[in-house]
Amino acid sequence: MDLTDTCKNIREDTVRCIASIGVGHIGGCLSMVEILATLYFKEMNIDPNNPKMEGRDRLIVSKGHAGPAVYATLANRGYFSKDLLLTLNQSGTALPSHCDMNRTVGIDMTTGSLGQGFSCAVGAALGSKIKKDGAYVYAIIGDGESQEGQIWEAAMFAASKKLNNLIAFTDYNGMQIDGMTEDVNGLEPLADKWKGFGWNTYEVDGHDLDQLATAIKNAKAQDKPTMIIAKTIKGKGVSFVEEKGFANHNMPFKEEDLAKAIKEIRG
Ligand SMILES: Cc1ncc(C[n+]2csc(CCOP(=O)(O)OP(=O)(O)O)c2C)c(N)n1
Ligand SMILES: [Mg+2]
Repeated sequence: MDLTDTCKNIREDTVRCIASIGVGHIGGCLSMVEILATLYFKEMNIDPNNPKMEGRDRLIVSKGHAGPAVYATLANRGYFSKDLLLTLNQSGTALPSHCDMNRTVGIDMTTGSLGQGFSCAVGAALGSKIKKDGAYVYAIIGDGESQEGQIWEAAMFAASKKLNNLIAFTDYNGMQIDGMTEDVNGLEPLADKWKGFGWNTYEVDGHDLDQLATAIKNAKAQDKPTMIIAKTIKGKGVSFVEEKGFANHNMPFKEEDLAKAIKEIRG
């Protein structure tokens, strides 16, 4: 299947998942769909029939509040039935709102406390180097999350250990929970900061599948970790979510919004 169609499927299943409970982190889910599709359907050495396969590549979604988009991707990739998506965050569910490695098949790290997942990714990349299993570790952090001090501590360590098997993405949608990132605590010049911390850096359109693939290909030829700064749109693909601006961080999304959203996603 064409990766563009896969993105449509992931978007549709993400909004279905969130609509099933009526509220959720829809903005930051929809902004990283192309990154997820590229990783799970093109790049990662994984096996949905053997989720704990030794030496597999890993993705750690450090912005763990975007669980629904990850679940929609895993369901489309064959890790579990799409029916499960409609149990989001309900009592006893395998799909809590935030990523949980103890509850969901295919999730490799529990995340949600911003900053921590990225440190775990650095640790996983170091572990892979020690084991010499040839795996790549991918991570996605939010731009708001980049304000966490822990991110920079982990960044410094990853560069000092030359973890060139670590390829990270900043989902740079310009918004965080209660404002524009530049207004709350500006990140610019972000690429220079990562370079200063010893990382290889690319800046791409985070909704352009070709640019994402090229950046990953180039990252694999480096002798240091790579940060791919992906410019994205929070709520991408659903106009009435995009238009809410940062208020789309965690917003009500009801069954009656669903048909309208799916029509746009499919259109
Ligand atoms: C340590 C910590 N502080 C606060 C929060 C609450 N919180 C959840 S998401 C969020 C905003 C994150 O913004 P960003 O990283 O830009 O995410 P995105 O825009 O991709 O949704 C905050 C403050 C948290 N989960 N963890
Ligand atoms: Mg953001």
